Order: sequence, then C-alpha cells, then structure tokens
Amino acid sequence: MTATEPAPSEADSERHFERYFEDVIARDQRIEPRDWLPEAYRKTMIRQIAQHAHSEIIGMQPEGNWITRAPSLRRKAILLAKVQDEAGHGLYLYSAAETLGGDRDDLTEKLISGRQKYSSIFNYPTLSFADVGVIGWLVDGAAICNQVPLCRSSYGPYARAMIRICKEESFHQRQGYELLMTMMTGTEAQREMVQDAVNRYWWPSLMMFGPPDDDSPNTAQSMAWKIKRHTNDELRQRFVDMTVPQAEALGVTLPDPDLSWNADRGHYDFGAIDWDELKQVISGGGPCNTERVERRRAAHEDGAWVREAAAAHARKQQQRKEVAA
Ligand code: FAQ
Repeated sequence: MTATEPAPSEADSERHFERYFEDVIARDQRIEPRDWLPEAYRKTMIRQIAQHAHSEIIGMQPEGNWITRAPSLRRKAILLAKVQDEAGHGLYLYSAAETLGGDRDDLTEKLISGRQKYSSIFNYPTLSFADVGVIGWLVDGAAICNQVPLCRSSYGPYARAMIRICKEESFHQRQGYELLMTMMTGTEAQREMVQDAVNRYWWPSLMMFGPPDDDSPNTAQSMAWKIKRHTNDELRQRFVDMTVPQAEALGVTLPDPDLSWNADRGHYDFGAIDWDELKQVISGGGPCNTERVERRRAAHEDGAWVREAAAAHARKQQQRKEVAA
C-alpha cells in the first residue's frame, strides 16, 4: 500500500479474510490456528472436539471397570494399554481445542456440570468381560468408521490428531475381535456371554453416529465447512455393511430381524433405531449417566493437588529463569 492509497476499512479486511478462509476450504487445504476463521466455525469445532475429548475420557470408565478383574495377565496388560490410550486421545483432543481458544479447565467444568455432551455409548453398563471384547469390536469399530474421514477434516490440528488416534483405535478393534474369537471357541457359557454383550451393544453402537440426517441440526453446515466428510446416516450404513460379515465370521447373531442384504442398493437394510432412547441417553437419562459424570467429577477433584503442584513447579522454574537472566 502506498501513502496515497486509502487504508482498507475494517469491513474490507473482514471480507478479505473470509475469502481466504473460503478458498482454503474450497481447495481442500487445512485451516490452521494462525488463520482467521468465522466465529461460528470456531464454536462448532470447539463443540465437536470437546465432545470427542470428553468421550475418550469418560470412555475409560466402562472398560476400566474390568481392569482388576481381567481373567489373565495378558488380558490385563492389553486392557490397561487400551484404557491408557483413551486418556492419551482425550489429551491430544483437549490440546487441539486449546488451539482454537478453548480452555481445558472450562471444558472440564462444562462436562462435569452437564453443559457439554459426550458419546451416548458410554452410558451403558459393562456387565461381563465379554463387554470388553464387544466394546473393542463394535464401539471402536464405529469410532474408526466415524473418525477415519475426520483425518481429512478441514481443521489441521484436529485432522492430524485423528491420524494417530485412528491407528490406535484399529489396535483396539483388533484386540476386541481377538478376545471375542477366543471366547467363541471356548465354552457354551462363554459363547452366551458374547451373544448377550452383542445383544446389548448393537443398537447403542448404531446410535453413536448421531441422529438421522433429517434430524441432525449440525450436519449441513459441518459438511459445507468440510469438518464432516460424510453424513451420520452414510457412516452408519458403512458400519453396518462392514460389521455384518464380521458377525458371521464370529458366529454371533446381530439382534435385528430386519437385517438383510439389499442387492438393489448394494447395502444391508436394517431395522428402525429407537431414537427416543438416544434422546433420553443424550439428555442425561441413560442407565449410567449419573455414575459416569460423578466419577469424572471425583477424579477431577482428587487431582486438584497435582494441578496445583504442577503450577507451583512451573512458577518456581520461571522465577529461577528470571533470577539467572
Ligand atoms: N452421543 O447435529 P448432530 C470413541 C449430539 S469416541 C451424544 O448430528 P454433529 C473412542 C451432537 O453433539 C466417540 N451426543 O451433531 C472410544 C449435537 O449436540 P449439540 C465420540 C450426540 O456434531 C472407544 C446433537 O446431538 N466420537 O468412541 C451423539 O454434526 C472405545 C445433534 O447431532 C466423536 O465425538 C451421540 N451419539 O454429529 C473411547 C467423533 N450424536 O449441537 C473409549 C467426533 C449426536 O446439542 C472406548 N464427532 N450428538 O451440542 C462427530 O463425528 C460428530 O460430532 C457426531 C455428531 C457424528 C458424533
């Protein structure tokens, strides 16, 4: 700009940034923390990333419940590693939210006061060790189906976090399937435990993909911003198509009499999902909502001294640096 050129007005600058944002999205490139972004995009990203982070952290509880009762040292080591991975996923995701100006303390507060959501699936109880296998197979399987496309999500830090998360979720899914295979070649009682766990977790796993497209308020805008690459129903169908042959190989029955191959569509048809149940679970009325949130609150409060100690240590380091300078 030369001295004689008029300075751009605020509105001009805003339009320039907006065009840049839209170009980045149109070119399928990534929005980075340094970039200008519309406030609504920032809010949507923080909402989704926070809900995802909370899900990983609350998701440690149902399986964590079985660590002390794992049937062998090998199963215990696998389960411990898996649950620790979920903690790691939560931490990468909270860090991604921080790049958007989200504050981790604030997000945690919103979770434990019920103002932010986490995945409905973690509000169901884990009644036997077969549930550990079924969570790996179905819940991690659904998570992978949903999250692989998020590796191409338009927000850079989220998309990159998702790459590592998906690799780890793949291991989780495999360990679940391997556990179920072992149980299915065991005793009749073990086979019954697996079938019972599948009966309880099948429908809630389908609900993980969110409400149907015609009742999903966020999908259209999130697709336009390339935060989401597929709709809820598309991913749900992909999951069903992927899982039916796995169920056959395992020798379990999926609890849906309407499940059948539709040659015309090239997909499996499946029965009606109980959307009232999803609404009830999301709004706090699932079988374990209160217990999950209370346990998270207690862990947060018990950990206050660690946060205080870390902050005191950081202050001391800073003071030492200042004295030395
Ligand atoms: N549960 O308009 P939409 C895992 C909410 S991680 C609870 O369709 P959107 C790893 C939704 O937030 C599992 N809430 O929303 C693991 C929205 O809320 P609002 C978590 C749900 O965002 C495995 C409202 O309903 N994964 O499993 C659910 O476009 C094993 C309207 O819905 C992610 O978070 C639900 N099922 O699509 C850990 C992946 N569905 O607007 C341990 C990232 C919807 O009132 C063990 N997230 N809602 O605040 C996403 O892909 C999307 O956010 C969807 C929802 C697809 C979940």
